[in-house]
Amino acid sequence: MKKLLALLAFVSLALAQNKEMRLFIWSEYMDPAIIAAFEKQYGLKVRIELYESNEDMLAKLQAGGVSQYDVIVPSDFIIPSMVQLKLLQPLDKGKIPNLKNLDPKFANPPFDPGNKYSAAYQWGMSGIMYRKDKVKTPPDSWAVIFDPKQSGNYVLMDSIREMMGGALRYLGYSINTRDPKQVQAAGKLLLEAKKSKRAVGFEGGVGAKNRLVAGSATYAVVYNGDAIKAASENPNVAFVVPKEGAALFLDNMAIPAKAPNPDAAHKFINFILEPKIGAQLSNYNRYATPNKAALPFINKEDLKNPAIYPTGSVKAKLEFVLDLGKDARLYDEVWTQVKSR
Ligand code: SPD
Repeated sequence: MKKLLALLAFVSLALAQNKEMRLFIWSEYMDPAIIAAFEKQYGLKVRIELYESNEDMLAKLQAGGVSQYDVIVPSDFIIPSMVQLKLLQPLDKGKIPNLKNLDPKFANPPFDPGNKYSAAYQWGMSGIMYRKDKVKTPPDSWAVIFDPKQSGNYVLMDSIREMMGGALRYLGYSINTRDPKQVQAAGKLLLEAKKSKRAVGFEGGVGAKNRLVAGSATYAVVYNGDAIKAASENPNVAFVVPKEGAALFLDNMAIPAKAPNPDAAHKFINFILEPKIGAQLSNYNRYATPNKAALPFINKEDLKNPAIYPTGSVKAKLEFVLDLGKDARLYDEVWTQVKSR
């Protein structure tokens, strides 16, 4: 009898899991109307959990999340480490015909040749958000954070590569440098910025944006889409890409190695890659789409906005964050010192 009950419990759990898709994604990165449309079309319930950085997402996956989530949204540089750690399963491309909609620029990326494990979701950049009502002139440089002679308090971003990237570019170095001296110099600058009286702490991108909107800082290191969306709702805030340059990212959909419902995960990825759904996502998020077939449905003013679709001088100062393999340890060590001192 006990065995029968256990079997029944197991079968009903398995049936419930088949009706559910679990999405683990950055906060404020999904239009609820898209989720509702997916649920209706496939008769699935979507459960969502949120994270604020690649590091948090990776830690959660390593602590058992690898068998709890169906779709995750990792950034470019972290995917090779996730593959090496066997945290991702290869995509069944036969189940994602809409992969063909990706702009060739975003298909077959260097961090995942042949899109074996991932499909592009959204792309964007980091930069500085500021309070128009608290500054005399709009900022154009990382100096507002890293030059101790400047005034105005600021929120730092709790994300290694973006925050180290800002310090590196301010010093005139590449965001992807492997030179220990350059990485250490950036760490020193960041530690000074953290210890300054002007610093109000570290936050995830969305948290930093929220503190700025709430008026508790003059400047915040944020991601462009979050800032541009906030600026459309609050005339006192704006976003700028510093003249020294900033980090460019491509976020991607992927399926954890032991996802409970990989079939639903493939359906979801294919759904997001529909032209109109891809456009709806970008029009809501205010991040750029990697989906070429979605472009005709993107809001015209967003397509013309260089802070969303950078061209010319803005594009020239952006740098893709790359996987640094073993040299990532240089950044981890320096970052740990910055955070712990
Ligand atoms: N609110 C959504 C923010 C998504 C940002 N992803 C950034 C990845 C940077 N490597």
